[in-house]
Amino acid sequence: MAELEGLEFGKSDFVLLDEVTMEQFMENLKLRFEKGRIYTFIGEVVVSVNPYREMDIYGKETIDAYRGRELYENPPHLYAVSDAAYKAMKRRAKDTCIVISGESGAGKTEASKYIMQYIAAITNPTQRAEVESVKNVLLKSNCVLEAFGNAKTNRNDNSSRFGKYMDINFNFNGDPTGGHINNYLLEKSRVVHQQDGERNFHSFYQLLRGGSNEMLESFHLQSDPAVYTYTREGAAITTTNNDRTSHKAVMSALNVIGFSEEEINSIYQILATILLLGNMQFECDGESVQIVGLEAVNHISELTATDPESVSKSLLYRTVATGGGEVIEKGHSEQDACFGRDAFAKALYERLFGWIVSRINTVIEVKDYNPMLHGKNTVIGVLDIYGFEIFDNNSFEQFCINYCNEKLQQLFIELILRQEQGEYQREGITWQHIDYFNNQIIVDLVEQPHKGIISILDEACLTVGNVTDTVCLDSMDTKLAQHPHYTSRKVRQTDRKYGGEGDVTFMEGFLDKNKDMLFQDFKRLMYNSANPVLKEMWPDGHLSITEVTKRPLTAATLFKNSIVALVDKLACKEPYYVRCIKPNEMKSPVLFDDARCQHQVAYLGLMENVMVRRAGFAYRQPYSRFLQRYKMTCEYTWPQHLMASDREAVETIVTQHGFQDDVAYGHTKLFVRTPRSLFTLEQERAALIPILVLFLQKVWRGAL
Ligand code: AD9
Ligand code: MG
Repeated sequence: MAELEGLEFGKSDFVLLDEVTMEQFMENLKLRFEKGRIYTFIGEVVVSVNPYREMDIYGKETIDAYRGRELYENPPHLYAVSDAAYKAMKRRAKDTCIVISGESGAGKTEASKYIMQYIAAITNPTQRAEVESVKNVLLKSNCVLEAFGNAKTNRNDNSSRFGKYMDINFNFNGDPTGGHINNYLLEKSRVVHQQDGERNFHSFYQLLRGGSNEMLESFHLQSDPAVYTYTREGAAITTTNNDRTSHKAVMSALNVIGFSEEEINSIYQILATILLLGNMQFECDGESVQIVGLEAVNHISELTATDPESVSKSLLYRTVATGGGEVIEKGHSEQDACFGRDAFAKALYERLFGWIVSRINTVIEVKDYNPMLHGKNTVIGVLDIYGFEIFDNNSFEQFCINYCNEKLQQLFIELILRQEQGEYQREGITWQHIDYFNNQIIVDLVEQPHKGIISILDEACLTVGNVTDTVCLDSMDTKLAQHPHYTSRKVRQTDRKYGGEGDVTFMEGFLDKNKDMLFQDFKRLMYNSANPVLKEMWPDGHLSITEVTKRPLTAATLFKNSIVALVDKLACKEPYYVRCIKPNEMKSPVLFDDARCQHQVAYLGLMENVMVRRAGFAYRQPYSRFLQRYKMTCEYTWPQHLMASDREAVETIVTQHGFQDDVAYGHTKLFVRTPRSLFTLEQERAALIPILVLFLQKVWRGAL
């Protein structure tokens, strides 16, 4: 509970509020935001409000002030929680994770970058070259992933359109030895379609604006994004970022990470292919469908190292196996050809992104680590995943993103609220139960086998025949009508779930996105590319149509599986939380929109968090461990106590130091309400150690 700042800045820990009411919480949050204090603790949780302006609080001096310090010794900051996670990892060999949550534009990605910078700054004091190189790659990977995975949206000029979880591995010295990145559900529909005012992924504009003339020429591209359907649809071609400078930074980052020239060239050839595909049109001459203008086909074949006939064939026909096992080529309708083209463009981008991530992983993965030789390999995980999203038009992506947030909220409840209450009950500490909204019921609604929304969707996708979104929705309405948290899109409700004013609405295209169909012909085309980099991205292209019998898992099921795996990964680590709040919709550094902020505080469960924390105890330790550490501070326990139990000895220490009102005695542990009491003990212990050493030296020398 940091009380180190003056009161004019408000309370630096919400636990210190006079009364835990929403009113006081909001007053404090607002006051601190207005005074430029963007971070506030709730115990060990950091609440952050996006300042929407440069803050002079991330420099070397600040880093030095937080390095190795206890959480409550400094004002609240991302660095405090980063240091706590790092210390737990280093001193106690614990795997830890920092979970950053909040809605789109709340500041998660910025926070994750500051956290990584802090960890990079405090490690490897001896500047060992191999550790510096690992750190460099870890930091540079952000720049590349942002170029390919972020885009301008109406909420955020640099919105992450994928989820990212990065593990950083450490050796016994506490220096980074490597890492691993997991990416989650890239919003690939953006490649072919953007809402008004939004852009495609940054990478396209960076290539067009930043690529050299020779590069663009050899790719048959023009430099103006307005020329390409895929980059002009949202009609937002510029952002606050400079695409040209970013392109340079990305190229340099790719080099530093270790991408070869051939690989870098292939990456941009794929982007060019996608842009050319987007401008491709089809026409029907009454009998069959043709590509308008064959120049693009030649260019695409050149860029993808495939032959032009195969390119046009895969765009105009699909190979199907008949019931009798015969293989025939079926011509597309104009609509099918457009669908196929877009699906191909999306898949090209998705596979490119996945390949970039795994390529970075091969560079940063820990190699030759021998635990016998180097000690336990510990991990800090940093999770920066898309926050709750409610748009006017909500589609499959919002459904997945919001489901993911429900899962993370569930983990938060599990770890912070339920565990905390459970421990007090187990230890027999008097405790007033705190009610909180347990969103398990919503998670179940989405993911339960056979009965949940994902199962119903999958069932509709597997059904042969023309199951439309409407048919699927009707089936859902029938099956889930009784569920207290289910409302069809026809009836909007104002429940707190999904963090918005209403339910996430089913819209057109849900089933198609879940099926995520790509004709096998495209996969084969890419697999047969003479470019080994491209070929590597399409290993499944070697299957012939008769071999592709098994239905692939649907997009929702794949996503669910990946999120369940993520939650398992987080659950076995010691968690630290950063809860980000977006102060307003205007990206203004001075506007604090009370209603919007209060809404976020409510759905993030921050009030419940304060209540549990406040009713609870900041620190707890088994009696034996407490005694071991602090027995030297009390004449009745040093060097040995003669009392009936460790607990009695601990009571003696506590009473002698006068903080008996600040503790509770559990069955096996001592619970301390405020860290200040421990802090005093720590100081006393630190002062005694030199005296003790002197004393022992004299004893050894026989002077006493
Ligand atoms: V999304 O879910 O990926 O759409 P984020 O990641 O939560 O979202 P982001 O970190 O990208 O939001 O922050 C949005 C913008 O707010 C940034 O581009 C900055 O302009 C601004 N921001 C956020 N945090 C800070 C900060 N600590 N200092 C200054 C900030 N500006
Ligand atoms: Mg982000």
